[in-house]
Amino acid sequence: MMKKLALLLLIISFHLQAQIPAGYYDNAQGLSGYQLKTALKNIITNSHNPHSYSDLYTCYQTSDTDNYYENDGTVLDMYSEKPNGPDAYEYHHISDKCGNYSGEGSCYNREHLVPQSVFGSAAPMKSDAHFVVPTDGYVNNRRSNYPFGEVSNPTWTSTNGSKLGHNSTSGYNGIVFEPIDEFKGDIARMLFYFATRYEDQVAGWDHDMLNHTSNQVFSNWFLNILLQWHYNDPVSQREIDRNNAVYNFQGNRNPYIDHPEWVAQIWDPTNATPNNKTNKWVIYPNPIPDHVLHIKNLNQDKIQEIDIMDLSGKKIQIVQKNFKNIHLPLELQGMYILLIKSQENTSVKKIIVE
Ligand SMILES: [Ca+2]
Ligand SMILES: [Ca+2]
Repeated sequence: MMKKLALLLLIISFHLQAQIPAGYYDNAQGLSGYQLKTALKNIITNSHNPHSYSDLYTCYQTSDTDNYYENDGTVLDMYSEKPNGPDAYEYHHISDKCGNYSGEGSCYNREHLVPQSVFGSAAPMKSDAHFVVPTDGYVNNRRSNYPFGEVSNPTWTSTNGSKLGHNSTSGYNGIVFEPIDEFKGDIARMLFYFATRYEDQVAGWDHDMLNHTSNQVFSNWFLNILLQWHYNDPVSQREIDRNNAVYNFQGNRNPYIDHPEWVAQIWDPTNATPNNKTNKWVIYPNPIPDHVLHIKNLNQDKIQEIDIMDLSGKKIQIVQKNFKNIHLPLELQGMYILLIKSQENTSVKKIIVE
């Protein structure tokens, strides 16, 4: 039974991973730095089939449904989802869209992670589902046009812990909005997509997150935050699923979900691994329901060691073995960090054992 289940999960996992169309990224091969970014811009622009603004709500039915937390088919809203407990409220697709709101929980609408005012509400940015997401209308309004950032003394906190207040990292002390840790990498990668897709226009747009260039795109203080969020919150199954759903909707992909290593190759070259040593581990399913850690290795080299650490970085368990794939029984419960070491490199993944 367990073998059958593992095989089934493997097939599902492979199916979910396998939706990058053959050849989609061919024109980016062998490139790095801003040349890589421009090649990606051409790929994701040429394949982008923009839809109307109202069509976003249709897209969200497949791209932003909670199949991961409550797993109840309601709208997955990054500004109200509580990964470790019941949400304060839920939205049903279409029927609960705004409308007027008087506070949190009234209705959901469309949140532009880069505010619409930055690009004058112009197409195709306005209806680009890769960075326009469903959120609670009231929290969307509280976020207003502020940059994202880190807040240590919030002036306001949403029901799921998203915060508003002065930025606490160096280089900027204006008001910012801080999402919860679970979605920081998701949002960072959506913004990396935005910077790439619109690199021809972005230098002319004004916002404290942006620096008026078409190469780096982001202000230094903000880029530092995005890189941290990207590294600390690696690509999740929900982002892979969302990328596939948005691809089915509008024809283009977020390259940084398919190839997270490209973020460092473009924006953080001193921390980058060479292009041919891509890191592709799939942990499935995650959260882990049955106390067995399944890792599928899409790399050529073998995993040599896995360190399981608690959130303070303390090592709980070390597994040393040369293997391609693993099905490891766990005697743990809660959230842990995995260090997966191979000959080529080390990657970091977060797991939740239920
Ligand atoms: Ca939920
Ligand atoms: Ca995440």
